[in-house]
Amino acid sequence: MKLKNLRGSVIAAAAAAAFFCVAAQAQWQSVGEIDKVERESVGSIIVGTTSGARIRVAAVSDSTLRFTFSADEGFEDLPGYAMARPVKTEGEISFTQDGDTLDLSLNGGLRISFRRASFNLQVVDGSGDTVLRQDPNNPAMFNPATGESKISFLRRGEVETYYGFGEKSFAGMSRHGEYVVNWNTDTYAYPVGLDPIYQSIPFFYALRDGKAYGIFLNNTYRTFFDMGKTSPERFTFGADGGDLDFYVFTGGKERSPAGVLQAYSHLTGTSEMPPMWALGNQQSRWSYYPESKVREIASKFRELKIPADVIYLDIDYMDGYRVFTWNKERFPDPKKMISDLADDGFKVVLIVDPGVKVDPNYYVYKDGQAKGVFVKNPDGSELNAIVWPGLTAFPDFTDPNAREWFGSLYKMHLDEGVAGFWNDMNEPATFTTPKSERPLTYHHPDKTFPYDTPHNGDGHPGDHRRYHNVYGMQMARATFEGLRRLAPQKRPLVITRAGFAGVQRYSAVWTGDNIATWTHLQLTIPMLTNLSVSGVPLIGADVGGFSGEPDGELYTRWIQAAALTPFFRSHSETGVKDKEPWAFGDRYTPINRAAVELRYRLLPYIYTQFHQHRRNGTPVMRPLWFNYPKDTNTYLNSDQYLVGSDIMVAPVVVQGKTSRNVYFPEGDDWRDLETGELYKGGTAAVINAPLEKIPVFGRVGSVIPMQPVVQHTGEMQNAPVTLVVITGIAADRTEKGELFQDGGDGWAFKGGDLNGYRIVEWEHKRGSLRIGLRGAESGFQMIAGTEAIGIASKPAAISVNGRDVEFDFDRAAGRVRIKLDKLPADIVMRR
Ligand code: MIG
Repeated sequence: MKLKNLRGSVIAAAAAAAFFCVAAQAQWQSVGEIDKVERESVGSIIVGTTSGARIRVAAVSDSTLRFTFSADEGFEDLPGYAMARPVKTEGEISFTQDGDTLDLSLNGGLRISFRRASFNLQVVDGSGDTVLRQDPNNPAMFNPATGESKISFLRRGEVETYYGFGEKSFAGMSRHGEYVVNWNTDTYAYPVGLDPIYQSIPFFYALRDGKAYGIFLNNTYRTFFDMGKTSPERFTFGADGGDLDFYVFTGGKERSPAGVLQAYSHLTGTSEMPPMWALGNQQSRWSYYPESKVREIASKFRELKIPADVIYLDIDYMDGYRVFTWNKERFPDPKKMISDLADDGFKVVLIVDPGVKVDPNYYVYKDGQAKGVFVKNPDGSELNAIVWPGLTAFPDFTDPNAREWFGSLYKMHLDEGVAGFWNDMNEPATFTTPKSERPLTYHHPDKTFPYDTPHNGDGHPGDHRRYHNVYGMQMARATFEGLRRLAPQKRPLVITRAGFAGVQRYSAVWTGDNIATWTHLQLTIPMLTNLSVSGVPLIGADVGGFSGEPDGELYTRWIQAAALTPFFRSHSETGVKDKEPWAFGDRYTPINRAAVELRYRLLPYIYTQFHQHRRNGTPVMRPLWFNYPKDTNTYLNSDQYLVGSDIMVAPVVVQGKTSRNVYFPEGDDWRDLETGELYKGGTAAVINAPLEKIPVFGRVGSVIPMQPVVQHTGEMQNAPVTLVVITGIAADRTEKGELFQDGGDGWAFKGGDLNGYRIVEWEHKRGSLRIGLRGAESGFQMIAGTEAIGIASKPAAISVNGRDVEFDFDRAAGRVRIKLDKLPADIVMRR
């Protein structure tokens, strides 16, 4: 163990007491003057300062810099939980120095200059624009007594906006003026603006005048980001311990948000393809039991023809909350129930918490003890705390043996046919603080393990201060890796509440215990889009609100707003009225059904977005600024979102409203997906939106694959796809796009030989659409036709591969349809 870690444990108690305000100000010391510069490798140099601190500057690539500040001689050799792969130094750095400055340049054109006397550093991009400049009045500081460190940069004017930071409950889109803290905390019914909550992703984007950069602080301790709250002139970030190790992404030559995300995803990884069923409509509640209730819920979906794919079982399916058991009175034959549900097109997902009930007669507890996988106190005794099962022990998920052990326990449920797993309470959350038997408040950061609790850290032992924020992510990893081992032919679905940067490699994320209020519905858009651009694609908020009771209008507006979010699940706390889509009366049920149907019609498109994510890290759900960083009108927009690049959703999220203002970002034109009405980019319009209406727009020039309504994804195989052309493309523009098709589960698509999957690809120019095929002609959903929307007058003729064909013109809808019987197809429409 390094000196730093030891020191960390000794002062842990003091640090705990000072959780919200930093005591011992007097002991902060500045990083000092530069007194030494050494080359470490072609792409890295090490700078020494008069304080004894050392700073490594490494060129990870031409557009990604890494700065590692260590208060003392050595740099930490961390397990790197955030990282998908070892970080390489692929750029080249040359440097020159004189009495005043130290200047570094990278082969790609980036320059970094330091003032020797104050250390002050500045990053300048290839076109001479300042990316980042340290605040000259606030040097980088260390607090040797506590292990804390911090650094401040100047904001490039007050209009610099900030995004990302993972899962945060701030109301607006941008996080400027906020004080952001990362410390995973169980926050039942979190009020809007409460921080921290469940997840820690210390990564953000800055955007100003169309240019972006990003910073990722790769530090698992409690970290903070003061984004201009204390002073609008600067932002400051820091950590409670460990090296101040941060990456600066300059976003490539374009300085684009997409470039920033690509670089971040390169480091922290992307998600694998989810199984198709996990993109269907999912129904949950705390809890559906007994078995007859579960069956009743499932049949109700089918009876009312509301499409659905998944039913969740919350904690009451277990025997006394013992993980990997069943309550046999409530569920006498789980296997039979699951297989009957499967016959009806339903998958079952089970909640699995981290805590294992202390019970000498319980096989999981006995086995965990025998294998030595439970978290221990500093004195070597087993750490026990109170959670749902009563006194509980906890696997140390930072121990590879514990992960392997826990992961293997899922075998029982896989054998029963359970399709996916939902990891809750893994902040880790306990009901009491270490100091009290009774909970202090709902949202206390200490309702977890004592800070001096030792963890394995994958061979880098450290205390809970260091590993708290990765515990949940490592639990999700145990689940994911266990499922990969046990069922290698299947794609796992894991959902986690807690996480850290890189959690996307293992799991989907839902945003915990939200509330059935309009402000919480409004929150879902800035919350989910910011989480999405933090590298996590499969995300969702409990539809209808977890806590409390929505009225019919709120539930309907919620299911509409959520219908095109990546992870689409209704959920509810216990002890409140029913929240199924039919629970609000006949006025609402058909409208709720239509929202779910829209989701199912767009599944081929949504699924393709995940394929693109896994290939190049692009987000599925996007805030407008992400695609339109040159349009400053998008910077604060927080009530619209994009799905991929081609669909924009502008749901009504205000009570009583039957119309809303929609902004159409500049650079593209848009059409109402339902009426075909055209809206010019760079304008706003008031859209009529009675309760039945979800304002959804297609990007002009794009081609959106859609299918007929199916009741569950198992029916997709026989559902024909229509390629919907959003007409009005400029004469000088060509749009390309693709549809990814495969069996919806398994890894056949990885074979690379186009057996297990195929790509339907197209090129769209004004009046023409060429559709090609890579892969087999049959065996996948067929492409049965195309439809053009936004056609006011009957076309003169339409030809396919040179021959005129029959077409169907619907004047009222402004649509033209043709059938296709085979691909490739070269379609020309003459006006
Ligand atoms: O202490 O399992 O966020 O989704 O229904 C509450 C019961 C524990 C919190 C989760 C919620 C879940 C609930 N859980």
